[in-house]
Amino acid sequence: MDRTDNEETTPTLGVGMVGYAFMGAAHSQGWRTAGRVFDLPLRPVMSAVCGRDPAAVRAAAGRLGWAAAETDWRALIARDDVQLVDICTPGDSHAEIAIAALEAGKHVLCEKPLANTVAEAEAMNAAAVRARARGQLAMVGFNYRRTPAIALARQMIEAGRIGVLRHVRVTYLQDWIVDPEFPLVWRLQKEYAGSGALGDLGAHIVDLAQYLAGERIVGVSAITETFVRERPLPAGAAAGLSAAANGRAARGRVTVDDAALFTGRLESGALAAFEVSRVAAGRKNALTIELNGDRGSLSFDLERLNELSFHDHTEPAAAAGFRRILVTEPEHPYLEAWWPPGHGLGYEHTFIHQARDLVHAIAAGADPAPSFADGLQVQRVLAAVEESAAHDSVYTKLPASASADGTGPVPASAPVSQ
Ligand code: SOE
Repeated sequence: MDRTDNEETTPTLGVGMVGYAFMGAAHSQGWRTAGRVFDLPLRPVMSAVCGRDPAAVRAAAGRLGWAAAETDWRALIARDDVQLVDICTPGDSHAEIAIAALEAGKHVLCEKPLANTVAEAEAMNAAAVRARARGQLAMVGFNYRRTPAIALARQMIEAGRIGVLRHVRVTYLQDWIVDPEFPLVWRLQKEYAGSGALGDLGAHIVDLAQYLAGERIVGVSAITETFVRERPLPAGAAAGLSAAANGRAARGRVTVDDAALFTGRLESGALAAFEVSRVAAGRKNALTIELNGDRGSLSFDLERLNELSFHDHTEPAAAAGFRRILVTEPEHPYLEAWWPPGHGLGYEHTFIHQARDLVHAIAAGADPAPSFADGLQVQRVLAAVEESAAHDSVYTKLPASASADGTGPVPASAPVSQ
């Protein structure tokens, strides 16, 4: 069947997206491309995008490929041509939009971190559990799970290639707020973002650690720091928080962390170490993860995202050592639909794979991964980090058994097997 026939016969999935900044653009790329690269059981249709500024959202719709523009997210949810609501707004609006969309009978994809607080994440997960009983899906956008090398690492760990896990070591470093004159954007204000580097970057690596390990973090010990405590208000923001008499721009208080360091214990007893920062000069989007087991180790660096390093400790020592797997073979996760070996993928492909996996899960009526329950579990880890940091790094345990709300063992499901 050629592509034209497919387009005519494949049932559609109408998508409505709220927010159109960086993440909105990345998700749009996913929705635009997934059905053109992968053979999907439902054809994503980009029905409408929503934002508050009428002219800006119309321009974004044209630029990003959405058929219509809305200025009220409730109107977007109410549209008959929207079956899935994709939330790409700052964290303070996730809970309200996601719960309303689920209650209106829509599937939901929500950007990370799931919410700004554990209470919001709990309410969202409860709504997702209720919606699941009606056949709706709710997924959280931990896109790095969809990097082929990460998905391959998960498969290798599941197959026992590193044996019993002893260590997980993760860092996620950026440098976009090193300059103390960088303005006080929403990501630096707790009321909008929930937390700083911790929620923005830490959410990703906590999810990755738990996903790859296949088990939950049960307790943490943490320190956090805000190095630059006041910043200029962004152009156009209401003046006056601490307006300067000496001609400097008015400044406001930074209410989130710039960096966080924490250690954690996994259910099996394995030890984990985490570092996140947005003031690590020279580090742009540097995410590294290494896992060490009693049979081997795996190591990944997002700046070399087509590669996975593997050390097989069962090999004779004389010839053993880390080797580079170039994750571009057709048998590697997601690669069946892409370029010939060695031609490589990038950051944007994680969003295309995310759209692909969600469409498959919706068509199959399968549980989505990562679910809102997974997002809630990450939120609990982030809250425990803040709690520990506020109390001289005291070891802070997570709720012993959260399985009643669906946050039991982190599902080991590999999304690429659909
Ligand atoms: C900004 O720090 C950011 O865009 C994060 O919010 C994203 O989740 C990450 O993928 C890249 O960096």
